[in-house]
Amino acid sequence: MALEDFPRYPLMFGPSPVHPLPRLSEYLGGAQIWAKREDCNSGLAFGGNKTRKLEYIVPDVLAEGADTLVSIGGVQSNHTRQVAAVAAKLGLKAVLVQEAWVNWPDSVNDRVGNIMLSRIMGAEVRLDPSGFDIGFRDSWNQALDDVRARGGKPYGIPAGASDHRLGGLGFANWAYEVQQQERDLGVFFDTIIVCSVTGSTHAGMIAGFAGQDRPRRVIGIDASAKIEPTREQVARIARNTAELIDLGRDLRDDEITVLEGWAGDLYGIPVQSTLDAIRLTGSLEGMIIDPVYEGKSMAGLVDLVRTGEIGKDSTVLYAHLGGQPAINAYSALFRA
Ligand code: 5PA
Repeated sequence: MALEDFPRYPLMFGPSPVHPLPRLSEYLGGAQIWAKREDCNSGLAFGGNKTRKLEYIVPDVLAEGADTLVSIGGVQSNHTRQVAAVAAKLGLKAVLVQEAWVNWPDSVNDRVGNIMLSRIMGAEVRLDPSGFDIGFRDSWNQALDDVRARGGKPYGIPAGASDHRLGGLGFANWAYEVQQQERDLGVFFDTIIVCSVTGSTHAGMIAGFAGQDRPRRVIGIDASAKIEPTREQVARIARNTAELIDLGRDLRDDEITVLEGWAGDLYGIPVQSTLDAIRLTGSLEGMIIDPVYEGKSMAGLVDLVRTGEIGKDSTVLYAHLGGQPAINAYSALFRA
């Protein structure tokens, strides 16, 4: 089945905006840097990359007649906040398992930002002490069982809406959206930079761009600090998605690139390069990025341009995947 034949439930304003970052480009003195803004793709609770993925999952939820979305993430998960928003929009309930993925000592970590927004939107939020893992968890199965025991009909959405048959479609479509925007703007992005954790954002892009005639680099920057599981998950979801949308050929290994080096030692804990990247884009462009994901992928972009790995003649598209609400839990890092 071709991508356009999959049902899609509109949750976004339309194509997400694409615009140049001229002061950042000038500062780096090399490539021309642009951004595509998933952080303002929707009016649903600050949007983000999961909103786009959920456009392809919602038709399945509705077809199954489910009444409760069940999902999982860290305490400051952007994904679960977007699931809560979509549940509210559709008139469904949401049960969210919020695990202790990040050992972050801020006293308001479990009260502000994403988790607060999910509570405001009426989700049942369950705090769970388990640590970081992008796989399937007992707590998630327990939440599904609890909904059934109450007489409800749950629909499980895995971490990051990634390890789901339809999880890669949202960003396969993003790749076609980029192609159309390039035609409209008269540019070609030879390099895409994207943050990778549960993998279907990057994987979907790979599958979508692989069906286009002009080759380009799609560089994933690991923010999980667990490079092997990230690489495996991106490769698996990219290949499954390519098959699902009838790409008609196998993806080559050289089409799947996840780089490490900017995550620090732990998921969710920013390092100096993350904080530098946040202040850099904030002060040069008024563009806000977060300490868990986009701060790390932006640090990667900065280094790749500075070292010449991304050449001076390159035109780069930075995928801004959202995530700003979490910044409220990191206020101690920005007191001056
Ligand atoms: C997330 C994910 P993938 O998980 O699709 O690789 O996307 C990484 C990513 N940027 C990049 C932002 C702002 C993100 O929120 N967030 C997760 C969450 O629970 O919020 C799935 C981990």
